[in-house]
Amino acid sequence: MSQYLLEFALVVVLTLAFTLLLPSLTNYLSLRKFPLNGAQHGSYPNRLTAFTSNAEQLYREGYAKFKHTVYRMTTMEGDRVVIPVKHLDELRHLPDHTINNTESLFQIFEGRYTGLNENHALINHVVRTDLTRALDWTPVVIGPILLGIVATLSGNLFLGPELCRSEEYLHMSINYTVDLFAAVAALKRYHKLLRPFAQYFTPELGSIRDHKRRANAFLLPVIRQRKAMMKEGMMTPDDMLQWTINKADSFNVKDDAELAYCQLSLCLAAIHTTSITATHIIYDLAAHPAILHDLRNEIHSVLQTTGGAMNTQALYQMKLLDSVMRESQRLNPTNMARFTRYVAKPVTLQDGTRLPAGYFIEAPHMAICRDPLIYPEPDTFNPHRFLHLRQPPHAHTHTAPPAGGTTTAKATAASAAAEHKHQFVSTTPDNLSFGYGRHACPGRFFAAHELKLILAHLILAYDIRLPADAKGLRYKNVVSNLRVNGQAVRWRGLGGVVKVGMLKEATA
Ligand code: HEM
Ligand SMILES: *[C@@H]1O[C@H](CO)[C@@H](O)[C@H](O)[C@H]1NC(C)=O
Ligand SMILES: *[C@@H]1O[C@H](CO)[C@@H](O)[C@H](O)[C@H]1NC(C)=O
Ligand SMILES: CC(=O)N[C@H]1CO[C@H](CO)[C@@H](O)[C@@H]1O
Repeated sequence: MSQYLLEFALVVVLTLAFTLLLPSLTNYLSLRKFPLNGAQHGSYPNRLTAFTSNAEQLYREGYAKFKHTVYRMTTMEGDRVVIPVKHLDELRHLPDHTINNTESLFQIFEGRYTGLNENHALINHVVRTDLTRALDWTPVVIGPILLGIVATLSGNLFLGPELCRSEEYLHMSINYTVDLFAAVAALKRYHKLLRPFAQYFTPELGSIRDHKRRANAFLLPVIRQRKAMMKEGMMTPDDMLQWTINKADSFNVKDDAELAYCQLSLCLAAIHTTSITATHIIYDLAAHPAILHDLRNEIHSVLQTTGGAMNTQALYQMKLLDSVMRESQRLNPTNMARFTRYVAKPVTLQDGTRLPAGYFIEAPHMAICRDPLIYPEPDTFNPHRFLHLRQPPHAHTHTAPPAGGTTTAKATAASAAAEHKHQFVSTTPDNLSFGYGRHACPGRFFAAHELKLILAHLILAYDIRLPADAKGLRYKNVVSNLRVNGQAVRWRGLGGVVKVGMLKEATA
């Protein structure tokens, strides 16, 4: 009797093991079919070391060898699947339960330990709709440090003109991101299987809990006050916090702590990304001071058409500035890869490529940005590059309208498409600075306006140069989510060109 039981148990265990392990085995086997980039480094730990010490080199080699095929590469999250640009359009149409963005963020940011919560639906929605609609805002006074400027300016829209200057807001908007990245890096030093224990030896995680406590202490009273105002039918402020309160129910956000946490997440997405982008642009301006003159002319002539108001219309007309911003972003990615997604269910692409479940896919952003077939002379900073692309040659050359209305309509449609495709905010498979597809950055319109506002003010008010001993060479970009090469540039006030605050008066 007990022998049957034993046999039965054995069969059950084996069947279970088989059904549980078979899918991961199949996935593993189909992963192994992809060529391995960096194989010359040998064992897994050696390949990981190669990645952590020089990812840029690996991505460049990968792009040179496997531009049109899927390949795999060892990264901090195990073997990742790097996909060529041609598959992006197909992939972006797949549903979230197949190609999951949240799960990749959760794993990359060690969500289990850092508590990085994936309920961004509310934030994504509010950024995409309310924030993008409310871009006609008044500029505020500019300070000397871009991070502070970006945090305050963003905070003006997130929490209103008073709270955006508070110690508590600046702490959460600037330090939370830094501390989160530090905690993630500390955890990643341990093997994945050790992290459940390692979390107790990672003091950096404490600072994240501290941020959440402080965000609650800071924001819960504000949220309660807003709700009280709503109850009494009073006018509420028009800011991000209020929009999230108004829409919390439809996104199943139940308590105020969750709303406070939304603000932390928003700061994580919005502040350092924008200030690092601004810093890179300033470095490029300092290294190419001739362009400052043209930019100043553009800004002056645009402001003439709007009576001095730096409103949405004016910012849109600053097309050379837009081109400079995009060119700077192209040459200075903050990350080697974009479109990082977790494959939750196996996917078979139209050409037969099978992407296994349980692994990450990504597109080699940095390498694409330096592809000479997409961007001629890819290593050269060409401030006019995207401006020219927005104005296709036929737009200047044809004088007589072509015969036949349809051709004209086609030409107009094509130039309108070009006009749109090459703006700072456009996302295309070749231009992944803001990601791609359904989860492309919803804050890019806001970021573009904010950056133009800041840069236009600075360009009108200052001359910017690299230090004399830099011999005209721009600081090299450090490709890392957060760090930026922190050297100085020289500033010289132009005095009298523009009064800071003039624009505020003009739009008031
Ligand atoms: C220059 C500044 C910025 C850059 C370079 C940037 C870049 C990105 C990138 C690469 C993604 C991932 C997209 C993907 O995987 O397809 C993203 C997502 C996101 N960004 Fe931005 N971002 C910037 C500014 C902002 C700002 C100012 C906000 C908010 C006001 C914001 C809010 C978000 C949100 C909420 C997401 C998540 C979208 C989703 O998962 O559906 N970003 N951003
Ligand atoms: C994506 O992954 C997250 C985190 O694992 C999960 O909560 C969510 O349900 C997934 N999305 C879909 C649509 O399956
Ligand atoms: C915030 O970060 C800055 C820069 O890393 C640091 O100097 C400062 O001490 C931090 N503030 C707090 C309160 O942790
Ligand atoms: C210059 C530019 O915008 N780069 C590329 C962006 O994406 C489109 C569409 O894929 C390409 O045609 C551009 O060359």
